[in-house]
Amino acid sequence: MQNRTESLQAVWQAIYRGKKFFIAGHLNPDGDSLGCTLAMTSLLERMGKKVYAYCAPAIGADLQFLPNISKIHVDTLPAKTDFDTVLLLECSDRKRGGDLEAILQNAKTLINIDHHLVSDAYGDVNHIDSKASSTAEIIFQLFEESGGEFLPTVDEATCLYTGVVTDTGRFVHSNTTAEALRVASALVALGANVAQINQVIYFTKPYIELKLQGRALEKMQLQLDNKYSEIILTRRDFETFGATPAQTQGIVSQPTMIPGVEVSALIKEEPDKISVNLRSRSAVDVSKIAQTFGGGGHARAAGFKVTGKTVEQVAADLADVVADVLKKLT
Ligand SMILES: [Mn+2]
Repeated sequence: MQNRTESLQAVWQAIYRGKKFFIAGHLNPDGDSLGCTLAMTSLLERMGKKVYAYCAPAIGADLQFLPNISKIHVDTLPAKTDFDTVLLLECSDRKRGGDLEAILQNAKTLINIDHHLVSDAYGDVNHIDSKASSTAEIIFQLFEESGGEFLPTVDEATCLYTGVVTDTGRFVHSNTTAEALRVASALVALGANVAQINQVIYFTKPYIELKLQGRALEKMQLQLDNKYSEIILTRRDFETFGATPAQTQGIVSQPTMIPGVEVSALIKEEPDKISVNLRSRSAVDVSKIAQTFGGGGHARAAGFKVTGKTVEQVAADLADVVADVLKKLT
């Protein structure tokens, strides 16, 4: 087992050697995935490398503000696959970035940088640090490994700060470590635009999303001795506001503010499936609940999808499983 510095140095060596890079984060990219993709794209270009940055299938409206976002090829793979080095960020397996197999097989060096516990060491060079709050924290440490040769620019710092702030939920989740805060502080000192990031990501919401949120909270029902909150959004709810099931960010975590609520579920009736988001206040590992339905996630945030059942059936099945889990707590 290499220590952190050794494997970061191995990443640097592979980066120095590489000439033509393909970079991707995971599908449905979040702030960490996109922030790291952009910061690394910028750094590699500053080093004189050729870079093709990719993500799929789309970039959310809240992340369009990221500096140089137009450099990312969205849902468009390159015509040729002649990259000597591939950098996969935040991809726990080699398929997480999309259908990249032709590119991966052609590359001389595959670099895998991730902070997820379940990540496979599928790369030629791997740096997996499950203690890191975010991949952005790791990328900042990678800059530090250059021994002062490379410092993040203002734009790169803004991208990396976005990764740290979003993956820690604005520095509230349990991954808000001293190291995460040290890295965030350093990025602010380098010029990360904290005010803009907060305004765009946390204080901007379209009218229809706020209206949908209102409907969701109105429909919230406490069950199981008020320890379980259930919100069901039907196709009709989405149609009423002209909203899509993707426009429900932030809804599922709200009921966990209520004293006594341990588990919150948002059950969404989508055109072809029922999708469920789960949150836990502290005592319940909702990833285990999600696993019983074929899904997964983290202890405090997880989810699953079901096909071939009605929204009422899924809600009833889920309430049964949650009841069992809550019984074991007491
Ligand atoms: Mn991440």
